[in-house]
Amino acid sequence: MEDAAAAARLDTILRHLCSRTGTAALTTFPTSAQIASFKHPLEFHYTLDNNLLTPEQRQFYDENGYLLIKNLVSGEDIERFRNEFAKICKKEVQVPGLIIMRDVAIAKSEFVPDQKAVTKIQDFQEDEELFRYCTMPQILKYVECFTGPNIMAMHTMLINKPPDSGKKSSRHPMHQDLHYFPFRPADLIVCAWTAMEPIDRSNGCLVVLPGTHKGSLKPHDYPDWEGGVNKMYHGVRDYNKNLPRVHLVMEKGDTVFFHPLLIHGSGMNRTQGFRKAISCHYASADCHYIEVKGTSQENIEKEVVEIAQRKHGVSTPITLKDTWMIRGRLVKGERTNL
Ligand SMILES: O=C(O)CCC(=O)C(=O)O
Repeated sequence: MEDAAAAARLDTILRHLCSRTGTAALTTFPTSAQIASFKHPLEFHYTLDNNLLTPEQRQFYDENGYLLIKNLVSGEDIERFRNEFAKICKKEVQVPGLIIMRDVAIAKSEFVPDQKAVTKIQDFQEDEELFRYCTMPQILKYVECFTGPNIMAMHTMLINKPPDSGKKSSRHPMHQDLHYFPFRPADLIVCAWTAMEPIDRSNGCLVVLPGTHKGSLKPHDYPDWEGGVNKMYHGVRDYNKNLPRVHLVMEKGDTVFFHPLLIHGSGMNRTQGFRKAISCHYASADCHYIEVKGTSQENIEKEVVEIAQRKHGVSTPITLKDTWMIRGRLVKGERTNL
């Protein structure tokens, strides 16, 4: 009689567990000990198994496509990056392969010396001081949770968002970074973006649409902005404007890691200061290149290839893939593919 009661109780508990986790998660074995193997209900799709991220952090990234880590880069390192940026702008340092971009509103006005005219520098992988950012152990240990152990630094930027000239051109349109990349899979790519000073809505913080990393790559183009748009600032042509937005308010040294399909952008800088951030896109060296001809990325390939040909004075045909193969640098593990 007691045995029957115990069996009934066990049956109730098992049915209760089944209803919470789904039947597939629970297996019973008809042995005398009635072993139940219970699978953890959380399965993560966007991070790899690791000892660093908590289940809550992994779940947050799965759901939202970004993860903010406070105080990851020291004030001292940020000061060194600032000094190097100032030297580059003053042309005291020449960096091979570096692209210096100017704000449309400033570029068209009279000559402005030093960093006041520079809105962004790209591809600083040949600058030892700035490239230190991409190799920092405290950043790479997080990157590895997304990419695995073979890590390439593919794209580097120091963004110097200028005070808006009144034309709203300091905004960065909402976009997905994958639009620029001819390598896949997207889930093995991650951006690290570090605030070089306190950043909030007043000086144009990052704006993200949580969860959009679960969607697909959308067609991008220059937005039709009256005050002009900066070179290569493509925006998503069409997205749901009613999706909730999150403004990432960050302190100096805080770092956000985000997925390349996450729709994001940044607002106008309404202050008189230059809002600075340093960033690197990492990819697993095990990723592979794709052909973008015939896809929505054809427009960016054309633009990037034209710039590369002009810069290097070559007329031989090159592809988007070639421009990335030259830029990528191994920062950890083995250069297996990319
Ligand atoms: O720093 C910013 O304002 C936005 C940067 C960005 O999203 C990008 O350059 O892709």
